[in-house]
Amino acid sequence: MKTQVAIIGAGPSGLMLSRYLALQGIESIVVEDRSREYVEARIRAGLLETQAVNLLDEIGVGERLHREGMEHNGIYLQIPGERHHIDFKELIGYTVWVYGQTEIQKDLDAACDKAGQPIYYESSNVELHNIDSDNPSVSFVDKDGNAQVIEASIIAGCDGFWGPSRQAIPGVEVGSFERVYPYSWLGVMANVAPSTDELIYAWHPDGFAMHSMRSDSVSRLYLQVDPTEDIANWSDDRIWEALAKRMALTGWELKEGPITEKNILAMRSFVSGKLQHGRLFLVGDAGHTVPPTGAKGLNAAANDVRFLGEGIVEFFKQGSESGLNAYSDRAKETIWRVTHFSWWMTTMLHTSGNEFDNQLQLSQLKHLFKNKALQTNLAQNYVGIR
Ligand code: FAS
Ligand code: PHB
Repeated sequence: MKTQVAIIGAGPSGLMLSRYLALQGIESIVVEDRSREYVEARIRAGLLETQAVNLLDEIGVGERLHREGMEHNGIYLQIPGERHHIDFKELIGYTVWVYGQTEIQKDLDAACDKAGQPIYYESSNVELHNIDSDNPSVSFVDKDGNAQVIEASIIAGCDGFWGPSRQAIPGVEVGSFERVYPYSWLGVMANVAPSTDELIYAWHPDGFAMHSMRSDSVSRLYLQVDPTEDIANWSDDRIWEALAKRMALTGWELKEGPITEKNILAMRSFVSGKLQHGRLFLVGDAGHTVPPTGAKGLNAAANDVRFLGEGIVEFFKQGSESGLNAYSDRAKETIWRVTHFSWWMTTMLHTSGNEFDNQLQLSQLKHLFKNKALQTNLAQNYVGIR
């Protein structure tokens, strides 16, 4: 098969890029090793920056987001006994949106169906070839067992942190940075109306807790746990008890309901040494990951899609490689900004069990509650004004 861009991975990065290019008349073929149902059901992001919402609107998949999503003016930050609202709208005139990644995935899939976008789900043995030539290719075995090869001018590696694209780059570990945090998140989805109108980020000596949501009848909540923790040790009652204790506030009650999904998520910051090698470009989690405390993963992926998309359009329409060759530096500007912000939110809000650290964190949070400049800095980073 011949095409202009071969895209590995049908997650948000891969499908956003395929839509962005298609609207510019540029063809692509997407290869994904999981089934469509699996990818659509995978629970991940929930918080969208303005720039990500703008991109989803531009590529024609924003309608349901605006109809069913929740626009928030800010977040709550909490320490024991006090909860403070950080009002982004008031501070900098911007808002954020709460809309599940599962829903974004369904909207992207529906748009791809409508456009007849070729996506090879349930593929295996996906391999990259001749990435440092002008005719790179991707070989794979399709779900019916047929060996396939896609010949293209460009390969976009949108296959996440564990995918083959980054591994295909010789010496990619050189200049790569990784920090694994000494805590993890236990995340739950619950069929209960949210007990808050906007997200709550709570510092507590027992560990961080967070109240997010997916709709006015579905709540998404997180607890800081030890990285070696086994989910089997966490009964639903124990989870609700810990959430209620860590987010306790006089006159406020956390409503409980049936937990429909729970898992434990490792926390790491990772930035790849390279985002480009020849005609291979890494997009989204394939090139960088952040702990979800700053809600930046999907938003950084959207940013990559815009920068790489512009470079690919320039390449096919003007025959210039300058935008492509500038992609890495442009994307890394944002990647390091979101990596810093996610590290800052994570280390400010997660306890290490060390009392000296606890006092430092409490002092920082109390200072932030009183200091408009610090609140404005948090607001700019959170909504994605870079
Ligand atoms: P993905 O990992 O989503 O997609 C990569 C795709 O490539 C997958 O479909 C995978 O199956 C496929 N693939 C892998 N290997 C392959 C192979 N060999 N061949 C073919 N295909 C292959 N981000 C936020 O912005 N806000 C949040 O609130 C937030 N919360 C999160 C909560 C959790 C629990 C997790 C895990 C992440 C969260 N994130 C959040 C980050 C998350 O949303 C990612 O940044 C986002 O999924 C990145 O999208 P992709 O780059 O498309 O990578
Ligand atoms: C979520 O809704 O899943 C979510 C929101 C904000 C975060 C992390 C996760 O910082």
